[in-house]
Amino acid sequence: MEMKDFSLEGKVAWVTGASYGIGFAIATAFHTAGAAIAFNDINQELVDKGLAAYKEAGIDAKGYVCDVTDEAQVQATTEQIIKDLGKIDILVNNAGIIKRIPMVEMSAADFRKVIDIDLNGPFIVSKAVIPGMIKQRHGKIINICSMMSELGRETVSAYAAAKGGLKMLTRNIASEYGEFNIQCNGIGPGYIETPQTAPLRVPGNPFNEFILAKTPAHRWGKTSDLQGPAVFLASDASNFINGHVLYVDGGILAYIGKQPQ
Ligand code: NAP
Ligand code: GCO
Repeated sequence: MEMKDFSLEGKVAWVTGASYGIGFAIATAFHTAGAAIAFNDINQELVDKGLAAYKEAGIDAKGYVCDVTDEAQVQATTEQIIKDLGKIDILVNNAGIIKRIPMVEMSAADFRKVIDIDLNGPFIVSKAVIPGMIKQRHGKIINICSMMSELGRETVSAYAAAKGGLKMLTRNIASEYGEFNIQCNGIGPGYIETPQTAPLRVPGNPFNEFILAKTPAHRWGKTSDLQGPAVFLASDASNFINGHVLYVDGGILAYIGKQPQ
């Protein structure tokens, strides 16, 4: 093994929904490792916000307005990224939403929207990108899964269903396209400090104490905790890892939880 195996020099990475949050952190880590960065978000305002943030970080990222649930937009964006940057070596299916509503109170429309973005989106984007990876005989797909790929909890039925499905989509892409030197793996973040979890971290919210008790490190994760694992799964150092979900959760899945004092 050589340290260059962990390098992304000369690679082109597309991170979906990466104007901020986990996607932005992963994209900046890929840039540090040598990759060229493409990202999309759902509207021009968010893309512009992301471009400004990447520029401030010294990154000449390419930004695209693209709704990952819209096949035509995804196909057009795939073609434009290849036109602009020459190829796509790495895809991170990061874009996602959550709706926290008790299941029996959740509308079918809300359930479908979460499934559409968090599960159909990764299918649509992967379907658009894989043909190019087959032609070049290499590719890395990283699906951003969740604790909810393994566990349920109150109010997140749609999200858990989507992220459980995303774990199995990850395994199926690995199974179907591994012969073309395409590795598809997942990252399962624990509870990370981002806008998506901000409502859970408000002072006095018992959920905050609950998560600290469930995490051996007794802290929320930071987006920076995900950067090394993402670079590893995007690099040649992980070429014989396929269909795996790497949980970056501070040990939540291993821990019954801190006993009450
Ligand atoms: P976030 O802060 O809400 O960012 C999600 C990004 O995806 C936003 O930029 C969002 O744009 C974009 N997006 C939403 N729908 C889209 C669509 N249809 N097309 C394109 N972009 C879309 O979330 P995050 O916390 O960074 O999470 C990123 C990923 O990690 C998600 O898949 C999430 O499920 C997963 N995850 C998060 C945690 C956590 O603790 N934060 C833990 C495990 C997994 P808008 O601003 O317009 O919504
Ligand atoms: C929630 C949280 C979680 C995290 C993450 C955990 O409401 O339980 O939002 O779903 O976002 O997915 O891995």
